[in-house]
Amino acid sequence: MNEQELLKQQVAASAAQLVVPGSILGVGTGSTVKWFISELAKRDRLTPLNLAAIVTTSNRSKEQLESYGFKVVELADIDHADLVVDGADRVDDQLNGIKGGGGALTLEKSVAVNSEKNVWIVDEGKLVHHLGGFPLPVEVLPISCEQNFRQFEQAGLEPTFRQRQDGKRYITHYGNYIIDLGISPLPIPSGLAGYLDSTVGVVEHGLFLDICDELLIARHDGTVETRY
Ligand code: ABF
Repeated sequence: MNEQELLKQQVAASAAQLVVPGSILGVGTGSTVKWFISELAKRDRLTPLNLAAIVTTSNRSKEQLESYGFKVVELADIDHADLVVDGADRVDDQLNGIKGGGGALTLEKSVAVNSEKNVWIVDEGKLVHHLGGFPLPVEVLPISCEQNFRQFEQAGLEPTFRQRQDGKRYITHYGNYIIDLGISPLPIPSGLAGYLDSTVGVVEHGLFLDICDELLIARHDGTVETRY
């Protein structure tokens, strides 16, 4: 196991200890969350957690959870989660984040805003003082995607349509496209979020502001730092 994977496992193991038996758990997506799921299963094998329900933000995580025997329900089947553990692409000093590099931003945000507590697990390479250094994903309706693209271009946001390996446009779980905004550092996140939220055709964007309650950071010295 290389150092990067070891860091992911360490921070994932710390997050697995935060899960309260009998609670409703939200599980995110990504390579660090993959370790969280295996650490959760390890803990469950030692002492059954008897979780009331588990929701997740991608089919990848759902399949992994079910492979360990966990039952996964839809967000619509619960009122809210007690805790969500998820990854992030960039996190700033105020615990605001860029998420959605994996394309699951809309479901990730839906689960996040319907949870009592959000914990993100990252390695220190994700930390920035000002959000940027990673394309900001914006999920857009196909019908007006070209107009949105031109709007973003005129606003200097450096848009590109996310593509699949075959060069065709990436299509989200909900049948939409993703326009990645390459501008870095981002203009004032709250202003950009307000602009995107009010742009017709935008389904969701990867700016997660005032959502993260606790950030677990795997440091290269092998320690796990917690920020609130
Ligand atoms: C997910 O975590 C996405 O928001 C993001 O793309 C991903 C990044 O996590 P990792 O670097 O651990 O794969 O929640």
